[in-house]
Amino acid sequence: MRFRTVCVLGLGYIGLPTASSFATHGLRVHGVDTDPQVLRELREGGIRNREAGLQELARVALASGNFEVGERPVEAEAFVIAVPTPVRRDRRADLQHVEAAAEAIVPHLRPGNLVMLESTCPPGTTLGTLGPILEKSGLKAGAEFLLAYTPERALPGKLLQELVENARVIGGIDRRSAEAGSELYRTFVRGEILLTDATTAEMVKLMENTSRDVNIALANEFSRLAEQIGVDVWEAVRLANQHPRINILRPGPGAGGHCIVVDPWFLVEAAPELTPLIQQARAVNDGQPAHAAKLIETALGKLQGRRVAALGLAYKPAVNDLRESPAIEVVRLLVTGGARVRTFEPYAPERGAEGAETVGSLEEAVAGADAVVLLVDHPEFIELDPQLLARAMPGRVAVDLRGRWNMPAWSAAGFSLKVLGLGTANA
Ligand code: SAJ
Repeated sequence: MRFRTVCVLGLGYIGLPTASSFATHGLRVHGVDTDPQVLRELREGGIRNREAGLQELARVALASGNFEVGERPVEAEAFVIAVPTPVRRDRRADLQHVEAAAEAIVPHLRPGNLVMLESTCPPGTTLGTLGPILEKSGLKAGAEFLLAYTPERALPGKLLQELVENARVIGGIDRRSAEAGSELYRTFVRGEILLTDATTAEMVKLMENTSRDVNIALANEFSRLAEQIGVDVWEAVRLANQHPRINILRPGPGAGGHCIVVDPWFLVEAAPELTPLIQQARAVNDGQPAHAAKLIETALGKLQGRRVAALGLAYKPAVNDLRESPAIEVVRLLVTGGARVRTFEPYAPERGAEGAETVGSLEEAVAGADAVVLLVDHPEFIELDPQLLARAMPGRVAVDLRGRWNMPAWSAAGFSLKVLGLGTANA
């Protein structure tokens, strides 16, 4: 193996499992993070509040003696940058962390080193932004050091499995750089490794998440149409998906998380005039919480003074990540409309939403409630027994924003159930 030492900058949701995986596969890894709390937690033997299995992997890596952490990079044969690239208020990419990481590498860069960028970036960042900063070392990109981009594609909730098993795209600024990247990641990646150029690899990542966003927007638009026309969108989607070339996604209260709602903007930034569809999809998904809140208001007659039990705040099922969660936006709109909302998020029971009361159990959430609302389809909420809820709360209004609750069962328990995307004109 050509690489024996690697320095990973950014020990977040991708950097940490990547660094740990290199270490557990025999490389000597120096992990860098600018957040002292992250370093403290790791030095104390683990991290809190992250993806299932990650804590254990990090512990094994640290215990192996191959993984140490610090505030600054050190010399290494390969550098991996995995820092956040949020979107700014003006909806352009904020590359300050990538730039700072590159600057920090400059003094340690030696001839023959490989630098890999993993952060999601607008097309052209590796060549146009990262390369020139690294060249401040006096070394020429391509000729004297190798430079490549590889997008992370692992799904939160299945991160550790997908990190290893997914196909990985590696785009070099030249062929040698891509091949070197392939050699480095082959350490732990079992999926296929596909080589291309750096800008294509950047575009691939953005296309994947934009495609998902546009398809979620389409599903959400179908749900609004179905309500208007008087069709059950869930039934219609199920039937349409029997077609061999159709795979419509699930409608819901909107799209959230730190990827799907951010990445499309990096393509818009590249050419606003060429991206009307992408921009429209963002608008549809961003407008869906308001549509969901309206549905709840209709079910209750009015929001003012009504007591609502809001089930789930995470951005999707079975994760404790609340970033950009549409559920939080729905709660905000309910509170703004005058409702008294109690939230319960079983995957992060201490977390709440502004203006709402945070409770740590389902029983507390529904006690005294006029309505119960399914915001996130966590498995434990899908399975809820309506008879049990009928005994635990005075109200008989239920709203399902995820198409998970069974109408006959809820009706039998005395509830009036309103389901997003369920039009009733034809019923
Ligand atoms: N959602 C729907 N309906 C669906 C599917 C999703 O409303 O049918 C919503 C979810 O509830 C959530 C949002 O979309 O709010 C995003 O969830 P997700 O599971 O689609 O995606 P993420 O953000 O957790 O992870 C995505 C993945 N990208 C793709 O599937 C193309 C993952 O592979 C990426 O690694 C990740 O973004 C990332 O980090 O970029």
